[in-house]
Amino acid sequence: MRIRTFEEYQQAYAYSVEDPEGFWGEIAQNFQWRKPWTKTLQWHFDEPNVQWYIGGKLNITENCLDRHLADKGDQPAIIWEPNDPSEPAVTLTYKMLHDQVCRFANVLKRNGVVKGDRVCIYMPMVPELAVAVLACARVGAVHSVVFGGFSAQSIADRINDAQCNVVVTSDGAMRGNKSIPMKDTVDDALIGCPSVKRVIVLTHTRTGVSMIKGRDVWWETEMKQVTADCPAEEMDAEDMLFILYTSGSTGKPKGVVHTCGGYMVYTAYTFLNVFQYEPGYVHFCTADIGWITGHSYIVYGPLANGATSLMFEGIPTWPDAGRFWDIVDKHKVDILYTAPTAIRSLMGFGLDYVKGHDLSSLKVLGSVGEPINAEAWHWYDDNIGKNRCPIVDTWWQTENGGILISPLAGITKTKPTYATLPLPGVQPVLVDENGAVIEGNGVSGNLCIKFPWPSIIRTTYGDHERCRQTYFSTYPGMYFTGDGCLRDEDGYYRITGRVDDVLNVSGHRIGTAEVENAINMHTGVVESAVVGYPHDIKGQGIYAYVITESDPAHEADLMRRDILATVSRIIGPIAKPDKIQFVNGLPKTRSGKIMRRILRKIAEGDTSNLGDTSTLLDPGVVEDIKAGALVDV
Ligand code: 6R9
Repeated sequence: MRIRTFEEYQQAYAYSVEDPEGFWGEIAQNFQWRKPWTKTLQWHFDEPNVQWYIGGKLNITENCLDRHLADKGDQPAIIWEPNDPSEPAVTLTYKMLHDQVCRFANVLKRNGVVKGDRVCIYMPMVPELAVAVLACARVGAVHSVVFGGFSAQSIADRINDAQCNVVVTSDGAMRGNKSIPMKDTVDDALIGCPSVKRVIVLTHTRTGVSMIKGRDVWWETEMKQVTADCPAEEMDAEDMLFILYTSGSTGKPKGVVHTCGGYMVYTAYTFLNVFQYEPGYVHFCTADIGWITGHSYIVYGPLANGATSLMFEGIPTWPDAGRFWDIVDKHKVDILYTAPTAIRSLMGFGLDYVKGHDLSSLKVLGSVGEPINAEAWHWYDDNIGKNRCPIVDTWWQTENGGILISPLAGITKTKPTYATLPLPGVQPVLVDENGAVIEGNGVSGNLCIKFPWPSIIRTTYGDHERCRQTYFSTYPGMYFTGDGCLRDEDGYYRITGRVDDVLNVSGHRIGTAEVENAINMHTGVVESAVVGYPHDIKGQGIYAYVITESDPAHEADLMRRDILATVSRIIGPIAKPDKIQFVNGLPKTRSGKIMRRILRKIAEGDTSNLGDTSTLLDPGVVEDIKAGALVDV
């Protein structure tokens, strides 16, 4: 599986394109299968229908846990760093994690969960979150992890879409000095979720919570009722492993579906090669398991390799902006995988917080979630990696399951702001607006992938047509990423950001339509339009133009706060607009389409050249909006 030189990368890449089935068939031999597959790949992007390792039987937890017990049983699988640095860290060896997962799998069974059921997990970043995820996989239940920053309404939408029958949560969560109710939020969500028959509640913050008789049970009490004997369920390679909801340019978030075999092979392969993991290394991915990065590079990818994965409960700025460096020092972290937004935020606090921490254990730095600007790249390289750690700028998406374009640490020559080259098995193409493939180097266009890799999205839960429409219909025969991209003279790829109406705020994907819908639910709001604008720390900020029924003039501030509260309630605090401008009208074409291009320019503070406004129904509104624009000076 392991690539060690650039020549080996080139050979692997060439092989993967010439003979994808041969290539991925060989890679998959490195795993434990209950029954071998009969055909490696069958695919059709039109439907779409992609199947890998057809007929193969396995359980991903046997690959992540059982098979390491003999020689790595006493090695740490998960190191957990709590929110409060004065509390002790927890280490779970492979044996301990296996024991916990088997026990919790039995708890799930005791509570009626059977293969194929959907289980919603809404938990803080504690080891039990990883345990719950793996326990689902062990019994063949489909996990749907919902990020802790989402509102009750968002949880309810996700539970209902997937018809989950069990929810796993905790009493509360601690993030920095904030205590966050989790069970309360779940209780609110469940008012509208008749499918849920059982809630399993972990005691973590010891805050008081309501426990409904016949529905709610305690994690700890349940764990006492079971043994650690739980044979893994035999799964088909194409059985569903999990659903993860993500935002698109239209409608409600969709449930991206990943399956057992291909996802396992791809996350394990990319983890090993991108980060060049060596036995004994401590891998610290700062993402939350509520996002795809946490699924693939805290849980499945590392554990499938028998690696040590560090999980951090807290935030980078508490108790102070040196927390990441404190953790690196304390746990002798070898690989740090974080997001540009975190780097930019820590950059702002200055180098005093970096000094005094021994960062000499670091070998590889990673970046994910959004384009990394040159300044942040160099700050990371100079001050954290001390110019001796390769930076892997990894580009990929929830729908991809694993990293698609990235340097291999220490092997691929890096270039600031470039994700560099596609991994073996990944065939990117740039296309123009008309769908024509753009050949050659020194070009830019929309990024598509023309051949399936093992962990490509299989469907959007409960709505296959939506999957086809969203990803496979814009450019027939290709998977469309929604990202713009340039390929430079060296053939290196640089992702320039979304070309659709999806925002990337602090590395979180948020659909403009989703935010607009939430704002429009606020009383007194007639219509709204949401666009992104460049934000120093978040990458993109959310700018909302709002038309209200009556002039909000003297109550504008209160109205703003109320709108924020509404968005928080409907989606979650992560979707709160940074700026709200009240307007009398929106720039619309004669056919009623909002011209976002103009609104984006105004939000960016670039009003000198708004382009052609002659097709507008009422060009006058643009002047009004410009006059009231909330631009930083
Ligand atoms: C893994 C993850 C996906 C979107 C993607 C793109 C942006 C992710 C990036 C990057 C530039 C990188 N993105 N990694 N842009 N360089 N290294 O983040 O998944 O939450 O689904 O977001 O994030 O725009 O389309 P997800």
